[in-house]
Amino acid sequence: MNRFLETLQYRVLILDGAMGTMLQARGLEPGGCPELMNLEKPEVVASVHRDYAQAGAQIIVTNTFGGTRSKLEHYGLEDKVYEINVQAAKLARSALNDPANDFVAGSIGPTGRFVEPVGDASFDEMVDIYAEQVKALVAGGVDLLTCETFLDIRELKAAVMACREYSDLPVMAMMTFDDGGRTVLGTPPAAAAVMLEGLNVDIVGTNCGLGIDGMYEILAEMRAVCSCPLIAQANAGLPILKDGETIFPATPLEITSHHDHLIKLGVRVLGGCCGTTPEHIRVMRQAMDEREQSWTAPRRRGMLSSRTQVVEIGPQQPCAIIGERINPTGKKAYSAELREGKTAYIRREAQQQTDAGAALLDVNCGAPGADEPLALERAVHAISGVVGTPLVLDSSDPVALERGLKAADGKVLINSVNGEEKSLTTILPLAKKYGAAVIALTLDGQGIPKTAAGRLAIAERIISRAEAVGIPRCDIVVDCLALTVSAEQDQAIETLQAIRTLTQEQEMATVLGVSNISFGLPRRPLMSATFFAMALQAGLSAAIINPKDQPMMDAFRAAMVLLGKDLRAERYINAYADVQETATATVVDKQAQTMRERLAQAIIDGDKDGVVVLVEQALGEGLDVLQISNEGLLAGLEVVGQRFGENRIFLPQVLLSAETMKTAFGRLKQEMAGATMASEGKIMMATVEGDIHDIGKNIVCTLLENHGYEVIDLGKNVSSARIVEQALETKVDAVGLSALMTTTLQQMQVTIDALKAAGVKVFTMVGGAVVTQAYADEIGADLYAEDALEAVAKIKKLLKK
Ligand code: THG
Repeated sequence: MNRFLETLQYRVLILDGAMGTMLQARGLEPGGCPELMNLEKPEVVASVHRDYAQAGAQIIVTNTFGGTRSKLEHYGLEDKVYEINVQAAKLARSALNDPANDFVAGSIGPTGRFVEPVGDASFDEMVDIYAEQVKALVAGGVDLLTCETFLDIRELKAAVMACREYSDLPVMAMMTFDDGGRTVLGTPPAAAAVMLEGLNVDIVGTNCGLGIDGMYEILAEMRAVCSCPLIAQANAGLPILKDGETIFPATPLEITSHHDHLIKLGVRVLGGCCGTTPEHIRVMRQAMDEREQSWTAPRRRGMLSSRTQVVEIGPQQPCAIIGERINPTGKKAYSAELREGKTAYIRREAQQQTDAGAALLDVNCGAPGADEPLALERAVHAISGVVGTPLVLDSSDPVALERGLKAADGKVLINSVNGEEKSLTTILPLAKKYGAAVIALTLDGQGIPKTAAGRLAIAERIISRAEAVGIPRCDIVVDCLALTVSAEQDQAIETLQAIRTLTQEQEMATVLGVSNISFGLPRRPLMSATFFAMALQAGLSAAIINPKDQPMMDAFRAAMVLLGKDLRAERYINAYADVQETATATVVDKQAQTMRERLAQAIIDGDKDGVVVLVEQALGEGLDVLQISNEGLLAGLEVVGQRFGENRIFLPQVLLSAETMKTAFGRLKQEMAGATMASEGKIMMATVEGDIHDIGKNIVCTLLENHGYEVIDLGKNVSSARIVEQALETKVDAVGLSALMTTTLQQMQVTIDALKAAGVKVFTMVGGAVVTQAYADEIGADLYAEDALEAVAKIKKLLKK
């Protein structure tokens, strides 16, 4: 076993603290590149490492957080990726206290770019960017890799896959959550943990953002869905400013008071983030050494996820409904859309089936004449734009499956692998690589066995082959196959028997495409629903059905109560006690929508591909540019803002809607016969001096641009002098300042004062994790925004005046 993973079995390792904070204190210039110091000031970087190592840190993290090509590009250092990362690994190694027993972790951080369709980076490009860094860190000799401070799970998926593909080293992966318990891009801890465990990450957890108090909750949510060891790297409390000095309020006692709870939860690596000094680490290590540190991992469970949701499939769980309607079988309109590259049917069915109670959505894009790989990718993007329901990718084409797996946000269920050699050798490695679960069809080259025993034998074979490539039993869902009872009457009983054995004796999860049973018979709903109830009694864990089929859902909800899987009949009562309209009734029929509503809907759905055609249709119907933009598109954007405020949608959807808006406006501009559409205003953005966090600022920049503003982005760690100079030169309407740490808050004041002193007449806007309205008022900023969308809304209102 790997030395690092073995060590974790019997002890909790202490990892170091904040590199950025320390480098700033030791001479990192404003606007300077922290990673360049590995080459230009190696002794400074090494001295920081040494201070942490001597304080007791057993894992030293390389100074490579921004060491990807896309981050180094900002400094013109994109051709130094290799040198910087190799050198960083060596510096960290040189500082280890006990080289035989301590470890160097190669740090990997976000690229600052977004993956398609929200951003312009393809998934493969993202993997390549990380692969380059991983290879260099490995060449430098790191012992493990640590992905930190991620906000976007798909970017994290790319990073982890690069780690897995280009190294054999242990991998840790962390996301940063805000006090609402989600990442800035809307992912809750459970959804992150499920995807990461699926990808076989060795240690999952969280860093930055919160102090250790806030992190406990996050870690507990992760523990509830995954069996991995956990890691926590909290900020040293939020630092406060006292008499011009920065103070970290967390006392040694506060820092260590959580140790016992954390050990119990399965935290096996404990470190620090912003503000964590060697002194903090010394206290943490000492307190840890005094404790009993043993921990046994809980059992791994069959979980699936999307960007925002988690679903468990297992023999003890309530049956998971898998919506079957995104399947071209017998559906001419959908087949035609697949050939034409449209997604309206898919988006509507995704929404309606989810509203009707589907926990998962089966996605099948295999229509004759359609480009299935492209169609599956497009379908996955389209569905993720409208609902957070995790996906089941239904295809026998490995190329199509791989495209879909790359496009999906979370942990997907592949439908399916079967007992044939060709299927086993192509599908299982795909599931393993992309961290997916699989449906195992109990058939092989000889067809479907007639008996339960025959199907169980195939299931057994698939399970052992899956385990051999590293897919655990809990990630396999066995399909015992329902045949039509009108053709082979004795078969229904065999299917039910196989489900019973798998559930009760082997603790395996099972699934069925239920409606197959009733082909060729009258009153199909009666036959299907009755069989469904019987299969549920046998223990069925998931069912591929039409959730808009009332008799099926009736049978399902009633059976869940009778089988004790719907506690206090809560779901049953919710569905039937209310006389109020059911969710399905609120789904708008497309034909009944007016053109303005359809334009608004396209923005809400983020239908970037379809919006231009729709705009042209609107023009054809005689709507003018103003009507289209104000009564259609902008109305949609307003709904988006409202839903974001209500936590119903999250930043990726907001960004996608904004992109769609930009695409629509691009088309409208052509209508205005040469008249250039005026820019809404010119905004300058910067993260203030001393602060190297730029993720929030970048999101604000993107949104402002998509709302028609001209944005001048000065980057991070920008001095007040430079901001004043640039503001004078470029004549902007407003300056937006961002700061994440309390240590850098005062720099906002300095900058605003400097702008005023220089007589620059601009509006000032401030925001960032620690900024409040009260602080904004105190330093004389014109406006404060809590999040990116509010920043845009407030700028809009201000500049209108
Ligand atoms: N096991 C697994 N996957 C599966 C199946 C299975 N995937 C496909 C299928 N069976 C389950 N999905 C469907 C999708 C559509 C229909 C039935 C099962 C269907 N289509 C109607 C028709 O063919 O006439 C169209 C009716 C309609 O409009 O809905 O019934 O067994 N693992």
